[in-house]
Amino acid sequence: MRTLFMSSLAVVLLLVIGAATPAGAAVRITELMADPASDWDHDGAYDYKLDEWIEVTNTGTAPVNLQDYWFRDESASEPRFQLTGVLDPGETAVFYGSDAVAWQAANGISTAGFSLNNGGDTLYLMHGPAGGDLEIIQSITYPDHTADDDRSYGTVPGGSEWMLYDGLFPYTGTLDPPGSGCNPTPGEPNYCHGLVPDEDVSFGTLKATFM
Ligand SMILES: [Ca+2]
Ligand SMILES: [Ca+2]
Ligand SMILES: [Ca+2]
Repeated sequence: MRTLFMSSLAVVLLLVIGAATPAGAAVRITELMADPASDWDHDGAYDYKLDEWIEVTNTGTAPVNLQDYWFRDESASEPRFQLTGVLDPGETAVFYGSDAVAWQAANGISTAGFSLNNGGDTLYLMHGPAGGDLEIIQSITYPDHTADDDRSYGTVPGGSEWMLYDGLFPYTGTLDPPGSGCNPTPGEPNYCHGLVPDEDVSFGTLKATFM
C-alpha cells in the first residue's frame, strides 16, 4: 500500500512538474527577416543589422509572458536576445535587430544584433529563466534564397509548414521553397497579400499555384 502511495505521489509530482512547460510550448517563431533592405524598424534609416526582425506567435490558449524566451543563432553560444511583453492567445509580436542591440548594450555583451546570416542560418527559440538552463524549443533553418533583400521566411497562413514571402523581391529560381508573391507581415498573423491585392489567399490555393 505504501509502495502504491509512493508511486502515485511520484506520478502526481511528475504531472505537476510537467505542467510547468505546456504554456512554454505555445510560443513559436512564425516569420523572420534575415536580409532586410528597408527601414523595417521605422527608426528613419535602413541598417542591415538593426532592421532584421523575428516574429513570434502565441499558438496556445492562455496568455504567455515572454520574459523566459530567448533567441540565439547558430554561431552564438549564448542568447542574443531576451523577449519581453505578454502575448494573448493568437497574438503575434515582432522584435527588431535594434531591440536586440539595445538589450545587448544594456547587458554588456557584443552588440551583434540577431546576427541572422544572409547566406542561411539556424535560429533557435529557447525557454528558461535568466541565469538558468535554457531549453531549445524550436529551431528554424532557413536557406540562402529566403534571406535576400526584403524576403521573409514564415509559416504558411494558418499552418505550420514554412514558405517564402517574396512579394517585395520575387524569387524565380527552382529551389525549395519557391516564390509565392506574398509580402512579409511583421507583427501580424501570416497571410498572403500582394499576390491578389487586398485578398487573403488560402494555403490550398498557394500550394496549388506554387508547389
Ligand atoms: Ca531602421
Ligand atoms: Ca542578416
Ligand atoms: Ca507575420
